[in-house]
Amino acid sequence: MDSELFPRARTEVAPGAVHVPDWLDTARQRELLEACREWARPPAGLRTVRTPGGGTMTARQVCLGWHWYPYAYARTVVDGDGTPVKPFPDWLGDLGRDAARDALGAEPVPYDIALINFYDGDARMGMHRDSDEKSDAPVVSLSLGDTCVFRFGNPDSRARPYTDVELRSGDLFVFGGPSRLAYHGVPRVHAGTAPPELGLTGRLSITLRASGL
Ligand SMILES: O=C(O)CCC(=O)C(=O)O
Repeated sequence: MDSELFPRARTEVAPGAVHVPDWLDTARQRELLEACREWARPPAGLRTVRTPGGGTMTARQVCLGWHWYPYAYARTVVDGDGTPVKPFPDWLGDLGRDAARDALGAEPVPYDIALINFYDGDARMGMHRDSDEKSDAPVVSLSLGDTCVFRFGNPDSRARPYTDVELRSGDLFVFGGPSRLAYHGVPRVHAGTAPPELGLTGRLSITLRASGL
């Protein structure tokens, strides 16, 4: 991966949706991974999300700041162990603000939610919109570990047109403005592609949002 002739280019995938390769250096990825390992511990740790139709999401999740469950936010893990959601740290808000500014030139955003998704085995995520927030601030997504196919579509339907973007460890993806409510998902994770120096088997995504709550 690092032996490519040309660095991967920053790309505007759709209006207001920008992919910035290699935004996090290895040291920052390690720090984030260590933080994710702490957040994943109980109470209010990594859990399997059950959908109202009786299914389960294959990516497991832990939340900070506000607890997301299908399809609302709460201050406690209402669909799990019932404990208070872990706090959203200031430093993560600073990282989100820097990311939104670098990718979109966005004004400082008061990020107060993190959804951390862990993909192992055959985990994936279906096409969905992030529409349970009251704020229209851009969503910031950071990737660690295995490379995935991130499918970024349109605000109207799960169907085409969409663009498949390869997200690797350290990449940043930000979507706001006309793309804030675009459907997106992760149809595939390429097992065994994480950078060996990170020491992670699988993939983590950290998505930062402003609740407006
Ligand atoms: O894992 C990803 O990159 C996507 C996560 C996502 O779509 C979400 O948390 O809503």
